[in-house]
Amino acid sequence: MSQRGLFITLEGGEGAGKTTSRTYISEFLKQRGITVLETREPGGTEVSEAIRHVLLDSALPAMHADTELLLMFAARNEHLQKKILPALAVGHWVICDRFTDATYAYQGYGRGLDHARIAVLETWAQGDLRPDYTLLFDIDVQTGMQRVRARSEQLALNTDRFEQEKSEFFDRIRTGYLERAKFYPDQYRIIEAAKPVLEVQQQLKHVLDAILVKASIK
Ligand code: T5A
Repeated sequence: MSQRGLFITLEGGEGAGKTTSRTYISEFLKQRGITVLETREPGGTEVSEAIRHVLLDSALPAMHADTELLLMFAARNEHLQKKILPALAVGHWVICDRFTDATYAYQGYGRGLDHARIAVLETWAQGDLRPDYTLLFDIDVQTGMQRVRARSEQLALNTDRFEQEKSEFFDRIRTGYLERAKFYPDQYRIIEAAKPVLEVQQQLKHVLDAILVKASIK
């Protein structure tokens, strides 16, 4: 295996179960002797979490789509420089709940921003760094939003700025992720996320075992 740790991102629509699965993935890898950094976007550092707060705050007036895009990359740059790159450099594996594929899906397919402009920022902030693997938690929009609503009711939470979007927005995002998965088959692994938690974990085990074999670590 190369010196650098593997960079694995978790993607999908709202309520797909990424956060629920993050702990399972980290534990699975730790049990096999791998040091794991578990993190999320937007967020992951103090400054990036402050930017996340602005991005998700539904009490703020509507934000220009370009502002949203630039804030995503501002948060990402801080996260990369302070946390992700240092961890990868010492051989730790990074499990990141959302990354730049979310920007293509949400700001590109969802908001309709030009993908070429996203690509410019991607290269500017990341250079050559791309996720080694992206686990796409694919779920139909209705089931995902039902989960989000049930959680909001249960925990008495307000829905955030993205969760308040119409279902057509999330349809475009799902289409976008699936298109990217077709376009980058070496990077993407699709998880059928509408299944019960235990079945999702079985799929994850299968995918992670294969990743470990490829990384010659098992
Ligand atoms: N965004 C982010 C962009 O627009 N561009 C970007 O570049 C980036 C990085 C982040 C928002 O920012 C946007 C996308 C997002 O809208 P967030 O709160 O981090 O906000 O949003 P999500 O990542 O979508 O987090 P969610 O919590 O909504 O979804 P998860 O993490 O996929 O789902 P999870 O695990 O929290 O589960 C949701 C509920 O479903 C239940 C859980 O218990 C929970 O209640 N659940 C299941 N129920 C039944 N069966 C299963 N298999 C289940 N798995 C989970």
